[in-house]
Amino acid sequence: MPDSVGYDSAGVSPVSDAVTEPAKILVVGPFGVGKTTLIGTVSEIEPLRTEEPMTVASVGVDSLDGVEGKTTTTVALDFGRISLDTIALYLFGMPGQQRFWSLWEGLEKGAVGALVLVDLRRLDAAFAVLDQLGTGRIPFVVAINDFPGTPRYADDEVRQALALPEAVVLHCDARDKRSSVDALITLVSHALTCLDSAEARP
Ligand SMILES: Nc1nc2c(ncn2[C@@H]2O[C@H](COP(=O)(O)OP(=O)(O)OP(=O)(O)O)[C@@H](O)[C@H]2O)c(=O)[nH]1
Ligand SMILES: [Mg+2]
Repeated sequence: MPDSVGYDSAGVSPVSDAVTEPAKILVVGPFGVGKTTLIGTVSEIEPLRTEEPMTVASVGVDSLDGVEGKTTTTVALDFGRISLDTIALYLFGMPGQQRFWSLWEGLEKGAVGALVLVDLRRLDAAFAVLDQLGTGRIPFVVAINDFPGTPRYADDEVRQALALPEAVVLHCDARDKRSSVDALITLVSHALTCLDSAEARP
């Protein structure tokens, strides 16, 4: 739920005067990993959602293993905003299924970083998203959304399983604001480091 004050009649809260930098951040991950949940948890404005009921057409396409209670899916994007000190993060939740890949082309433009949510019970589902993200060369961190019954693996084992030996890996609970904000702070800090090293290159 938004927790800022001063909404205008359209329900939009102005960014604080302290904000001097906008940053476009992508929240990506396979089907049902908690992208919509995370953006809703942290957003200081009423998040934009494009949820539609799942129908029998999705049976055998979008696996509900581990998220049996899920009845809707994002069909375009999620959008939210959170101000962190002087930076306003504009959060774009990307659709996780391959049939929506064509939407990514426009949505990826100008992004400074991506939070890649993964579910360790279904880690293989993350490969297609990571491949898709790789094409845009956007700095990212891997955020393990710990669902109940998630097996415990060392971060290095996760890096190995994803074939990403250098990746920044963290744990988060998409339903918890502190945890989700911490994940975004880690991402921004990583993206800034990547930017610094790119600028330092001759
Ligand atoms: N236990 C637990 N459940 C979660 C967590 N994050 C999300 N969920 C639940 O998992 C389900 C899927 O969450 P969504 O936020 O819709 O996932 P999504 O990635 O946006 O899904 P799609 O847009 O359909 O790909 C929902 O029922 C959430 O309530 C979490 O950290 N822990
Ligand atoms: Mg969603």
